[in-house]
Amino acid sequence: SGEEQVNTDLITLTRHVLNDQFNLGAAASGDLTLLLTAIQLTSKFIATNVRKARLINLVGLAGDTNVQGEEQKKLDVLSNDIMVNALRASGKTAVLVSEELEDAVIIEDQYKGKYCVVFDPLDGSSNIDAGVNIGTIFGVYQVQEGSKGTVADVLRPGNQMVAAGYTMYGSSANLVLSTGHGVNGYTLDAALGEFILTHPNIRIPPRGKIYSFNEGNSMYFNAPVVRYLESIKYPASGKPYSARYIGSMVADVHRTLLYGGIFGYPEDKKSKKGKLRLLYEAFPMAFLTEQAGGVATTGTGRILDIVPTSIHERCPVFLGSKDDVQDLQKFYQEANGTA
Ligand code: P6P
Repeated sequence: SGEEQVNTDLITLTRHVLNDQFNLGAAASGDLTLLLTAIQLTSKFIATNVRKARLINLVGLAGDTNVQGEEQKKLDVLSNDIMVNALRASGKTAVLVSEELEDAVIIEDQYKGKYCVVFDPLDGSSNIDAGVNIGTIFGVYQVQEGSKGTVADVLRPGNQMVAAGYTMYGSSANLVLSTGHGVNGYTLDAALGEFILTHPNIRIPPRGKIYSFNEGNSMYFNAPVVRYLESIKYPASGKPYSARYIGSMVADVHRTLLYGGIFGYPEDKKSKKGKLRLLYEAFPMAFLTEQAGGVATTGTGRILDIVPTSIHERCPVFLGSKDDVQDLQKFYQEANGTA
């Protein structure tokens, strides 16, 4: 019949994670599922504010007053408050690190739980006036054995994260998540208020045809990056790669996960350690990339193996299709004589 087939067996994010946790056996206490439910709530709330912002120009600077004359918060400040409050109220967190907060938040005992969440509440928010997709990025550690929850619990390599993900706010809200068993994508059905599984088991193609760098920084690029870009722009054989750069990490990484290719924000003469933040940009995106079968490197080392020394430190990022990123690494190995 011509009726639209109604799917009566919806796989929501919660159900999917519960299955995942259930399949892990008794070890799963349900705490991670409850934490991810809190994160889902924040993404829904931020999504509505991003949508509103485009309507009532909510993106004014903090301190301005909006049409209702209320004290107006910048969207990223608002998103940060939403996340801190919801994560604290979940009772599942011990330490929070936000791109918006100078210091780590240590959750008071009555609300303390066993997870530490590092996040950028609204990455790329400078793009929102242009209607460019922006997003929330998060990574999750368990507190260390015997720890009451201190900043030491988040100054750990990304290879100790138990989950990572992002929510991209565009025509719809897309939440992409890994709890260490592959990567899945969910799309918000606003009518239901549920994230529905739409991209099961995302795998990055082993090689792509797209490179994603801000070539406006070319005059600052180091030799390995210059040589690598030349090799894909003027290939000895075959066709040159296509350039796609949105300037919003969540959007550039989302395309890379789905289509393949390479995304890079290298260290260069202007940004000695690159621009992207290690804890809540590089680690979560590297976690997702590896879980989807790709590679994530600084050029000379695996991003997930870096031991952070401060919560807002930066690091160089190259991530994407295995073959493409390994091609880039060869130029670093040549330069360092380790080829
Ligand atoms: P550039 C956005 O401001 C951001 O933090 C990331 O989302 C994005 O990948 C990068 O900076 C863009 O930086 O220097 O190319 O504008």
